[in-house]
Amino acid sequence: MDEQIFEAMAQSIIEGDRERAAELAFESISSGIEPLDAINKGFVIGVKKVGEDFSVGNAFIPELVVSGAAMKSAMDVLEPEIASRGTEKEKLGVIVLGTIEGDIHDIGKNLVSTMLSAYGFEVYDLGVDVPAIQMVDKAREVNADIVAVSALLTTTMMNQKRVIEVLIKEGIRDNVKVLVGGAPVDESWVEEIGADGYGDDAIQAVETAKKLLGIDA
Ligand code: B1M
Repeated sequence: MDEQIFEAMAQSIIEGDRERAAELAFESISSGIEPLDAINKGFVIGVKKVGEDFSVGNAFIPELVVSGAAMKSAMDVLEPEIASRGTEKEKLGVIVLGTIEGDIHDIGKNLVSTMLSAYGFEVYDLGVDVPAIQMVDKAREVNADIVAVSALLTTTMMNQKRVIEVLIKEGIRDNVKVLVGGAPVDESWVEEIGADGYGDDAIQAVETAKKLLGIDA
């Protein structure tokens, strides 16, 4: 039964059907499916398929755009649900988050933001296309524990490194941990740019953020 709805979710994204995606998101909530399962086992499968088709020339920008919009309409239903189920209430730390300069992908970053907030972090989400200096200025202003930088493009992941360079230049690198993530990012990139941690997905982002601040899982 769940398999059928997951398949329909993926299909709604492939077809770029916003209404259907939202409808299925509501349906999954009323059927008791975990919102994160709906996202990862349903909708994300569709968006990944569109991404793969795009990379081999079987889909084009318009398909990417409508699928992204359908994905957003599902997330608009599911993210408030995740937020309302937040488990831990005590404040775990302060995080400045954004998608780095040059990059406007925000679906994954928004999910990371929702999950971090749901688990008790105070999140300052600066949005997309955020210059390194803006992230660093905000981190200083709110006395952040972590700067969390998302990048979805191999060209923009270079700008994650820029955040670390600016932190060093501004003399506050030792005061703040740097968490990076996004589709092209992995452990080796963390080492290469001198970041502190990495999240493969939104759950791992929360786990790494806790680990970086010495909070028991
Ligand atoms: Co774009 N795009 N896109 N796109 N897009 C990708 C990323 C791409 C891989 C598609 C492909 O070729 N297969 C490719 C990048 C290739 C590369 O660099 N290697 C690509 C390209 C090329 C582009 C454009 C350049 C296309 C063009 O114009 N020629 C352009 C760039 C625009 C720009 O940013 N300047 C572009 C534009 C777009 C749209 C606007 C149409 C749309 C985005 C809509 C939006 O975000 N509001 C879009 C979409 C939808 C995609 C794909 C299909 C899906 C991305 C997505 O939402 N995934 C994507 C293909 C793919 O990723 N397979 C693709 C679902 C989301 C839940 O996952 O974002 O990975 P994700 O987030 C995950 C993890 O990565 C992680 O947790 C999240 C939740 O589990 N995570 C973090 C993310 N950030 C994190 C931060 C953390 C920790 C974990 O800590 C800080």
